[in-house]
Amino acid sequence: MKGFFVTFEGIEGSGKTTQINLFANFLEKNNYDYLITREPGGTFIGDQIRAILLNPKNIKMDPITEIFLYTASRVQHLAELIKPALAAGKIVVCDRFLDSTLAYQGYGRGISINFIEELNRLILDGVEPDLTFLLDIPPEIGVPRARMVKNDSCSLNGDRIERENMDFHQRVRMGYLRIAAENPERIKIINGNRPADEINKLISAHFEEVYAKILTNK
Ligand code: Z5A
Repeated sequence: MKGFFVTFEGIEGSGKTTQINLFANFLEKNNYDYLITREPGGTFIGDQIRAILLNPKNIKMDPITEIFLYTASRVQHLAELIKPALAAGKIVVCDRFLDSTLAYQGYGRGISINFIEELNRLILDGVEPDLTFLLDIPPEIGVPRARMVKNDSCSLNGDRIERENMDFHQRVRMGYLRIAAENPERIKIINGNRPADEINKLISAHFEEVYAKILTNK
């Protein structure tokens, strides 16, 4: 049996990490066989690429360098973790995937959407999320939330992308909403500005509904 691929997307501070942890509790309680992972990173090589990408000192990074680094991390992630886990029938839950590249590098930085789609078509080998939760929240709420957490844990006042201005985060949010409008079957938009436990209930219920349909169609 092929596994099931679930991704969580949204601007920074939208609550992805919080929701993935709650969703993992739900999967655990209900005896699902699952794997939690994230991008960039997820592998030993990917985590080294992640450190380069998020280092606020890498201020000179060209957008093309950036997109190839995110893509390199994804190639490694697919080969080492995602494809084997799906082949083993697991539910793979990933914090960010291709929609992040479209939203950040495409709508945020202005790199051609066609180029990003073509580049990813070459590396994905047909792997696509079966279900995506987009936690939608205005940047004026999400970005300060994320900065509070990062400021607690490091002294650099946010990572390289968090330091972008509000217009950038607004473009990313609008990009996400556009991607969701183009993929209504796959992407479930959830208002991220609600209590975390309410969001978790919506996510678990929607997952069960979609997963049950997939199982009956197999
Ligand atoms: N990126 C890219 O540009 N291109 C790509 O292709 C890919 C990624 C794959 C990864 O950063 C960066 O890489 C990211 C996009 C870019 N940009 N940045 N920066 P990351 O992995 O370090 O961080 P992140 O993915 O942006 O997540 P985050 O900032 O850690 O936020 P989050 O996971 O969405 O939120 P959280 O940690 O669950 O919550 C943040 C705070 O809000 C925390 O204090 C929570 O307790 C609080 N919270 C959470 N939910 C709620 C609710 N419902 N109400 C109130 N407060 C809440």
